[in-house]
Amino acid sequence: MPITVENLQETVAKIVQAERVTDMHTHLFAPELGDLLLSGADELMEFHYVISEAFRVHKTPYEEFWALSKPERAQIVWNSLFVENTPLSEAASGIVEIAKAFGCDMSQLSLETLRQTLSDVPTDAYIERVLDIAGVEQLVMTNDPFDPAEHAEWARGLTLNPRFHAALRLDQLLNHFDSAAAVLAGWGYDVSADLSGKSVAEVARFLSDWTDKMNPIYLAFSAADDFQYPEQSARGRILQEAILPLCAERNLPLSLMIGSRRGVNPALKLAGDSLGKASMRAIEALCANHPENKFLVTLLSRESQHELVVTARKFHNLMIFGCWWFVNTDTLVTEITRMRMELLGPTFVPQHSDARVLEHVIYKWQRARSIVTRVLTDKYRVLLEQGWSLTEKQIQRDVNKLFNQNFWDFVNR
Ligand code: RAT
Ligand code: ZN
Repeated sequence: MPITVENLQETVAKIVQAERVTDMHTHLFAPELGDLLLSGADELMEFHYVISEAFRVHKTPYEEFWALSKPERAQIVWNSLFVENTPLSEAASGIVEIAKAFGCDMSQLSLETLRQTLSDVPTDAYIERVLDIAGVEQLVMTNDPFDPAEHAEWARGLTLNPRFHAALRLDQLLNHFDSAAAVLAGWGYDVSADLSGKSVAEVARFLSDWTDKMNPIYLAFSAADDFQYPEQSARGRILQEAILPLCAERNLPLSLMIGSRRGVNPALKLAGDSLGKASMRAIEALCANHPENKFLVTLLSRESQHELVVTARKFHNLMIFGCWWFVNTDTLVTEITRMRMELLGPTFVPQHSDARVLEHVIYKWQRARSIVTRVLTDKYRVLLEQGWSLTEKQIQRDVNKLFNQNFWDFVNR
């Protein structure tokens, strides 16, 4: 059937809905990683996005709140966001969307119903079911060798469920090198906090060992808005002398998530992080000075987004991805996706879920699909009006690139 202005929206929606996506950054874990994967109603209430919103309502003193049991905290969050208020925010309405996808009776939704409907034991069958509802075919985890629980699991040697891929996360190593150095020394690497002697070579050996162990799709770290490159610091040296050479040698991209200012209110724990506008200079310098390296980049502030898109026009070893955390809202994802499409065409990775709890993938991908449908429909409409002959095949190709192929081509898998 030829595509016309009349059937365009419906055709794009159908193709986008049918596309099974690659979720290239999550905090989910393969079932083989013990009980690290979180799921169920209480974990949804424990998600730091809703924790910080709930504090604005219940105002329980921090220590008192954290001293409660997880189910007690969940009840407070539920009451704050769903009983005393209407769940209008992105994160709270996401929970409503999850409940709907599971067929809950929406006229009397309660925390109890949600607990009975969702499983807090993510069996293989439950994982399959949730990923299938979300249309997620493959996903990339966030794997931190400095996390003791995770370290122990990887040390056993793992064969992962093929839908799950590893990403070697380096925040501890790069942003807290003093303590990381002591841990590395304890694992038998000859590393000292002042990076003297064989330290850098030993950090490189550690990275190489863990690249072998995890077989990551990429290496990654997040940094605050003050991230610079080059930089006279332990982080700068490790990046320059250990990480970039390893990435180039193994043909692995480095993922940079910049703009997260951690612990602005430490009493909120994970919910206490904020953001700042990143400098494009560091990204330009990395891309320009290391044509043999590839960089996946996402930035946390809205103000950084336009500059980042322009930077991607300058460097083909830069792939911009996702609308991260505080810019993952309807308004901002729409704006950012339109801007990227207008300046780059379909050559970027529009979204990742950042799911921390398994069921998150449901609402995160439903929303990503709906915005991409809107943006593509608008852009295709203009082409149709100009007489371009648009086919379903072209739409399918574009949608597949956006939700899968751009990522896999870039990471060379
Ligand atoms: O979005 C989040 O869940 C944040 O807490 C961060 O984990 C962030 O996504 C990150 O990967 O650092
Ligand atoms: Zn994340």
